[in-house]
Amino acid sequence: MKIFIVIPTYNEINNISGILEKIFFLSIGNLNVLIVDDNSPDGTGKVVETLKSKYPNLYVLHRQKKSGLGTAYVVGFKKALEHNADIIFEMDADFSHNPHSIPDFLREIKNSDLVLGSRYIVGGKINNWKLARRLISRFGNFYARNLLRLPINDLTGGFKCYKKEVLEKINLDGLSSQGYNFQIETTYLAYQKGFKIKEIPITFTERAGGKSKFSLRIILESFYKVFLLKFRK
Ligand SMILES: Nc1nc2c(ncn2[C@@H]2O[C@H](COP(=O)(O)OP(=O)(O)OP(=O)(O)O)[C@@H](O)[C@H]2O)c(=O)[nH]1
Ligand SMILES: [Mg+2]
Repeated sequence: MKIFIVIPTYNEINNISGILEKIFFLSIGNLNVLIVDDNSPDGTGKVVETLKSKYPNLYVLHRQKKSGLGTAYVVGFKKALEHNADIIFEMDADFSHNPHSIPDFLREIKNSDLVLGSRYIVGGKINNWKLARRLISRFGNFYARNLLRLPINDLTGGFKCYKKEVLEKINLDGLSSQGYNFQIETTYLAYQKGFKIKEIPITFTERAGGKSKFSLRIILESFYKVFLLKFRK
């Protein structure tokens, strides 16, 4: 079973070496990491290039400019499929997603098609988030869950594990989201296609190093894109 973990990066120089070390330290057989870097001004992409000699299973795609998390995942997924990956992960570079959870996902994906790391089921947790960020996340999930009628507690998380069949079926070129709404859209499409989705509890920790790219624009994109998803037939 070939596993690919796709990690988009933009200015993650303080995190990238550490996160790769933790992932490869797990010593999971045939585990590969693909970084999609948008020409980070801090040199993240160059650091990854130098780490390739240390980690033979490390791959990197360089894009010219910052073009959003959603489109970074789309090119990353396509590349992973070209490499004949069976299992594909989404994960952040900023330590919000703990590599220790990776084996939990791998256990669950045996019996499902898409496994979601969830902060909003029993056992799930969020560390160090301000009240405002918690409320936005809760409300966003409530809004999307009810409008799209999805029986899923955490639709906006970015720690996810797909069987390749899901990514082959959901038409990656037809996705409408550039930014973070990508998370909702991919899960919604997988659900519509009848794939089996399973949530597992994760502990999400606010980034300690580097800068957040979360913004009002991202929130607004999500509100109207969920609305469009609902009424696009
Ligand atoms: N290639 C690429 N990566 C991105 C882009 N925007 C965000 N990322 C990466 O996607 C991951 C998630 O982005 P974050 O900035 O941590 O967003 P977030 O987790 O919603 O926000 P925080 O609460 O600030 O952590 C990180 O690894 C980022 O470096 C982008 O436009 N292009
Ligand atoms: Mg983050």
